[in-house]
Amino acid sequence: MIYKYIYGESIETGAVVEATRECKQEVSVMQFVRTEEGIRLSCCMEPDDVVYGLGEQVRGMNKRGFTYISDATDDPIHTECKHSLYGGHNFLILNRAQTEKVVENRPSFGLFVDTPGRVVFDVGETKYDQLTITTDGDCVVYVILGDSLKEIAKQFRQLIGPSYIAPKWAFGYQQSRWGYACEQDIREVADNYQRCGIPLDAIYLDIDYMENYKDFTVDSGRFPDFQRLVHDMKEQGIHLVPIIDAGVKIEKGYSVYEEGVQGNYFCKEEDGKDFVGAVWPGKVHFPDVLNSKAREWFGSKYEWLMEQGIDGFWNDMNEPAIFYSENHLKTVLEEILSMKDENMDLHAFFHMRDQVVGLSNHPKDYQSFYHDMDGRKVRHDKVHNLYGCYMTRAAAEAFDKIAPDRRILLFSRSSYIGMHRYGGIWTGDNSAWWGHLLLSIQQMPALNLCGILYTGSDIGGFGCDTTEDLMMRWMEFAIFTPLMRNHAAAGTRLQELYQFEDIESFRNIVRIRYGLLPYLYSEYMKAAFQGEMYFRPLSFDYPQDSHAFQVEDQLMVGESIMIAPVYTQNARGRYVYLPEEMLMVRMKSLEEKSCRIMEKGHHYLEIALNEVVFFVRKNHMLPLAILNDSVKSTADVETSQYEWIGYADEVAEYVFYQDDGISKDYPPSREWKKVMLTKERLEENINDGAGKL
Ligand code: MIG
Repeated sequence: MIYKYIYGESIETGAVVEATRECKQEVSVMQFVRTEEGIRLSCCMEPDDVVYGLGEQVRGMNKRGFTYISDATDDPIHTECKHSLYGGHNFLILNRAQTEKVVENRPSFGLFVDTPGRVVFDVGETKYDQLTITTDGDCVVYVILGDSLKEIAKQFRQLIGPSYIAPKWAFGYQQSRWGYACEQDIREVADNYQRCGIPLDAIYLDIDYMENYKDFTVDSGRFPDFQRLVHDMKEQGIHLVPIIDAGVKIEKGYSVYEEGVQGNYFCKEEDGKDFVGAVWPGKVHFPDVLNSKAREWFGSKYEWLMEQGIDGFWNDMNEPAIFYSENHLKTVLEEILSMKDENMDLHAFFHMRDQVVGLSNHPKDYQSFYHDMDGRKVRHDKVHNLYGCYMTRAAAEAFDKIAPDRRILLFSRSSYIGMHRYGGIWTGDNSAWWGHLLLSIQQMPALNLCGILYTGSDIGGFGCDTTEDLMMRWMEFAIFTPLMRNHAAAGTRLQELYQFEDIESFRNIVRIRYGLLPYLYSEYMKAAFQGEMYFRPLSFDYPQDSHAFQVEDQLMVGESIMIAPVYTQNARGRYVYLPEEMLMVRMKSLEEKSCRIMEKGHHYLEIALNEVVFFVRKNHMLPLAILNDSVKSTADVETSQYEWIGYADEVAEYVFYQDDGISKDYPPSREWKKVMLTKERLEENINDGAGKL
């Protein structure tokens, strides 16, 4: 059941697609008060109640004990003390522990606070037994009641609509780096991967491909024949994926700038002048993507790159990040100049330093420009969390016109609930820290709960120098994430897989990903079509198991498997909790693998640095593609030769999904294939490792 409560006249965010009638009664599950700015909702929590959700944030899967703020921020240091990352993901589930008390009085519920501005979620930080949610403005609140966590999650997905579907090649392994600056750099990456026999489906073009960081341009000096390069790469099975930044460079004669000014497509200051911020190219204007005409115009700009053969994009800096604004910089510089001859003491010095550091993403700047939301003038800070979502919507809606029958890869850095209909996200500028491998594991189900299925983190870490062991452990987890991309910041050590010593192991791990593709892709599609989560905390599948609620470092992936990645340095293994009897699968490569049935409970497992381990649930199974030695990309993965891994009392059943991976000919016009295997047949497969279907 979904209950909708309307508080004031909040600005339509576009998050919800399912018509829901307003409920006129009081919110039953929380206390409600009006504040000067917005509303406050609060309720008590028992010690064992667990809070899931909030999407892209720091800390664990159970969000209790900290305050999270939806306030999209370009902050590249994802330490535990941060309250906001890039998204505004205002959905959570409070799971009520089943205590002696009457359960009906305190049902578990999902809660979506739909408002485009800032929201503070104090999830038991101030008081461990209090959940308090405070908005900065009017809002619509949805309370979802259901019989289980899965059921609540599913209802929420119905509310916010169907998921974006990525092309199949976007489930291949992808290489990126901020710093690939010319055609030669790109060809070298492709050649090196091919030389090492490591499959690769995409190479990314970060800001360096553009001419002076101008959106929708390619530097012709460094990329003399771009179209040719795109074409050649495709011949090698590799897609090039360029970055698009939110800010449009102010430069006379640059057509995107000129058109934007003429069409009135940019965000404006109070008095109607185009707002000037600064990002990579220096001074920029921001396209007013909250205006439908401007959105249509900005989206149409992607077409030029598509004409060059491009079929994937990533949208960056769309919180939007602002290095400084013209106006604010002026004030700060004046003040600093006035201090020129001062003998600065500690206070004066810190004041000056803070002024400079505080130039970026300054709240005052977000209060100083406006959107024209189709006739309604709205100050940016009131709708701040929508910007990245609408920039991505601009692209997605354009793709529907430019290439109506073809899937285009699209993901964004900033997002709001509902953006999952247009594309995915990556989790931004993490670091090459072991803690961030764990963070990535924990973020995945929280993002899925908020609808975002096509997602993953920068493998190996974006900031700081990675190490070979961290990269290997990270890869062993990332082979399960839909977006599997190795990306790093300029100036960090090179981290393409061929830069390390044990290339053979990396090759095996990537090949395991390609072997798992039929399963991973099927599970992604099922999650998308059925409104389910691809990654789940264990408690979603084992709600009766109170220990499952405490497991913070294992995940269910699709319907058949559970993973327990190693995420600590020097570890030779780890403790794993099995909520039921499962089949443990160990793989050093697709060819070298072993299976063993393990009983329910706690186990310590040795897991070698170059070993992939996962667990198959009883009476479940999965297809593993049989790869030949020369597989270079997803296009080479045969879709007819499988081996089945699984384990059953009698028979196991698997619903298998296949399609051409590129057209939009989805179910229900397509069939799901149901595969059933008997216990004997599965055992045969496991034993000789070469069973075919
Ligand atoms: O301020 O384009 O998160 O992936 O490499 C940095 C350069 C801007 C931030 C993105 C990152 C990308 C980088 N960008």
